[in-house]
Amino acid sequence: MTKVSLIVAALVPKLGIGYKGQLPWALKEEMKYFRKVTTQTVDKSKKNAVIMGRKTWESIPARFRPLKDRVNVVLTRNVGAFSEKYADELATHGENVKIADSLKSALQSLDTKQIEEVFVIGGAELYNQVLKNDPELIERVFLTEVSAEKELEMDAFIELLEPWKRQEPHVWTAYLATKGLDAEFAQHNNEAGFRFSYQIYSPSR
Ligand code: FOL
Repeated sequence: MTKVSLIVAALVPKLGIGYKGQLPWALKEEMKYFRKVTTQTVDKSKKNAVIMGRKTWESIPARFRPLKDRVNVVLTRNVGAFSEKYADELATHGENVKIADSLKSALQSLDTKQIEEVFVIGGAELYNQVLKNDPELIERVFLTEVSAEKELEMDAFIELLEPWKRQEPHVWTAYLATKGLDAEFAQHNNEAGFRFSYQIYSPSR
C-alpha cells in the first residue's frame, strides 16, 4: 500500500497542536512551508494528496479549501452527513475532493499513477490513530517544532513515541532539494513570539 507522511506543527515539549478546533497560532511563514511541501512535486504531471479528518476540513477557512493543487481526501465516519453538509462546496470543487471512511479506503481510492506523495495533515485523532495503528504506513514525519516564551492553552496533542528519530539537518535539506525547494525556509524561524525549527523524523527500525 502507498505510504504516507505526516506533516504537523507542534509546541515542544508536550507536542500540543490545537485548541478548540483551531491552530493555536497564526504563523505565516510556517504555513507557507506547509503549502510548499504539500504542493510541490518532482514529476510535474502528478499531484500530491492531503488526507485530513473531518474536523480539520472544517478548521480550514472556506476560502482555502479544498487546498489547491492537491487532491484532498476527507475522512469521516458519516460520509452521508458530510456530503450533505458540504453539498454546495463539493458541487463547485468536487473534482479535488474525495470522501472516505478509513485511511485504508482513502489510500485505495487514490490513483497511484497520478499521485506522487500522500500527506496526512491531521488533526490529533487522525495523527494519533495512524501513529498507533499503522506506523508501518508512515514514511516520514515532517514536524515543525514550535517553542513559545509563555505557556499556551492546548487541548489537542500528538504522541510521537519510539521508534521515531529526529534526522540530521542534511536529511531535510536533501528532501527539499529533490523538490526544487531551497532551505531559505529555515531562515524564517521566528514569528509572532514563536520560534520554530523544521524537522524530519523517520522510523529508526
Ligand atoms: N503542518 C504544519 N507544519 N503547519 C500547519 O500549520 C499545519 N496545519 C495543518 C496540518 N498540518 C500542518 C492543518 N490546518 C490551512 C489551514 C489550516 C490547516 C492547514 C492548512 C490552509 O489554509 N492552507 C493553505 C494556505 C493558506 C495561506 O497561505 O495562508 C494552503 O494552500 O495550504
